Amino acid sequence: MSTSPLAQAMGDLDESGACALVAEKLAAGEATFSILEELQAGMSLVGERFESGEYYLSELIYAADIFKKAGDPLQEGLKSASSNKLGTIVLGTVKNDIHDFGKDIVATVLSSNGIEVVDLGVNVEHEAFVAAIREHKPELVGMSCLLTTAFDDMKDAIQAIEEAGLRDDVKIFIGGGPVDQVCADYVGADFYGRTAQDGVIAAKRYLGVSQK
Ligand code: B12
Repeated sequence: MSTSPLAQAMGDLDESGACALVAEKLAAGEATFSILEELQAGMSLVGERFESGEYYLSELIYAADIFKKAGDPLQEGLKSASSNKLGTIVLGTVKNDIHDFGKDIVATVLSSNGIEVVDLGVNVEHEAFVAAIREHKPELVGMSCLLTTAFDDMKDAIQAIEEAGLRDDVKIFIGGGPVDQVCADYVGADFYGRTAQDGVIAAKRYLGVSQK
């Protein structure tokens, strides 16, 4: 797949270029989610360059800063008014992982679709998921994970939910860059979502409000 100019600007850490392209696209009426996907593709480029040794941690941190600035004008578009509450999700980035952009986007999109989000933050201890399920009695639990080294933490968190006797009370959704169906099977999740919108569609399906 060819790299779009916006993904390229993000990948090249061209802050003003990325911000200008987002503004242009919004002004031209492009869909928020497709602009977000381009920024995400740019972040993948950053990740590849970091992996190959071309970028260092400082560039990763700078990329995070650019993503935040360039993505900020998209926030409004991610929200769609929904007043009736469909259900609750307890959401967090798993233990040993502090990446939170994806989780925050998932939180915004789910809550604007009528799903109450109990956001536990990042580096969430397994017991914190268990305690939040006991307290908030959600139908859904969402775990975000960007590090392959934290897959076992996600597995352990799900195991802790099981050992607490709560596994049958919730559907567990997982997502984040390296997560896929193989990972979902490995950790024992019910659903893997590639994007925040996938999460909304599946949440509505599990909550019985959509047949999609
Ligand atoms: C930005 C970034 C950082 C920032 C994070 C800033 C922040 N506040 O989040 C900083 C600089 C802090 C960072 C640190 C590190 N990082 Co980093 N980081 C990235 C980078 C470049 C982008 C991540 C991102 O924000 N993407 C954009 C968001 C929007 O995408 P997303 O998270 O995937 O979310 C979307 C979907 O996945 C989905 N989704 C996400 N969660 C969920 C949950 C559910 C339930 C659902 C349904 C959907 C869903 O919805 C979102 C929107 O559609 C990635 C590269 C990449 N390809 O992802 C590396 C990457 C994840 N980092 C990596 C590494 C190695 C690290 C460090 C270990 C580096 C170091 N040596 O210290 C540390 C780890 C710190 C820790 N303990 O967590 C590696 C991980 C490699 C691996 N195999 O695990 C990556 C892949 C880079 C690479 N290719 O090497 N990082």
